[in-house]
Amino acid sequence: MKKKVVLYKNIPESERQRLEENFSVIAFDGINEESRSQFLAALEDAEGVIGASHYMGAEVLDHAKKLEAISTISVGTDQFDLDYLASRNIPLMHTPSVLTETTADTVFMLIMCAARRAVELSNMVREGRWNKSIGKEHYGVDVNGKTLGVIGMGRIGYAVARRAHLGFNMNVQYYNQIRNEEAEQELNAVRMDLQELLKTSDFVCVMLPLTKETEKLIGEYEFGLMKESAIFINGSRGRVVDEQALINALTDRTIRAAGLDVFEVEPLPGYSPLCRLDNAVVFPHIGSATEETRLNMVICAVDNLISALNGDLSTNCANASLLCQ
Ligand code: 8YV
Repeated sequence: MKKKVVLYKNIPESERQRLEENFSVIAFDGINEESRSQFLAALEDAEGVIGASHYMGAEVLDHAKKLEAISTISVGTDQFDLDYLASRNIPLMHTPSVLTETTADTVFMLIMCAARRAVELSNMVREGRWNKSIGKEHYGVDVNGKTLGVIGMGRIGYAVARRAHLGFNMNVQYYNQIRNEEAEQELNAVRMDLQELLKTSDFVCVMLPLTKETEKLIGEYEFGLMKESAIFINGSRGRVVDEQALINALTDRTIRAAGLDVFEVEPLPGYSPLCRLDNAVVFPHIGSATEETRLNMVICAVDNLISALNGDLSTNCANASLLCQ
């Protein structure tokens, strides 16, 4: 008899069929007020859950009394309570490898757009306000040869640093709990403490997972350490930053500009000052959002669920160290 799986995100038909070949599937195209009760009822006898973009805490997963494994279509695990999953010994599978390069491309696009004021000046053209040759009031700043400070030298942070050093001849420095010897050898990256990085970087790029330790790591004090010419980039999770402190820093020009793909609340409300600040480049969390990468993420997540429900947690288990073997 096929195990029961609840799918809570719309996925390509080819992968939906692959799920159906392996499991008895109940599918939801996201979870909202109308579908929530049906979703919770479907969890009652489900052995597997797969999806993304909805918080799955105890108040939800307590309904899934037979749950054996979860597969998130994401690399981030902050939509889950890892302590809760550990208490029930439930593995959380994720998709770490397939999105690294695409997300790093997005982050470097933020660096370029924020440095060269690309969105602001493109809007000037599109709104018919380009009426003379560009002068110093519209100048951006160089990226090549500048210093990039990476906060979080993990897979994606390293991929961003590779683009910076190998592609744009940037000096790379980093703050990370553990040393990244590969970055130091390949990219001449220099490890330093957070305060030194903030004081000396031309571009400060946060690429940290959201955890109890990293929440609001960057706030008013940290922005105050940065150069007035510094550009702040966040391609990780919005809640790693005190967003009001960021808004204040941009408004008061404590820092020059920001490039942001993530926010404390997503979607970012239209009334947010970040939607109106010319020195804020804001993307709608498009880090991994390409046709190829999102398909590969789903393929990876389906593979992960098949493996996990067959008892194989050997790859892509995000909480393996927290589970009883
Ligand atoms: C996705 C991400 O946009 O993988 C992650 O953690 O943030 C992005 O790749 C998001 O998780 C929804 O799939």
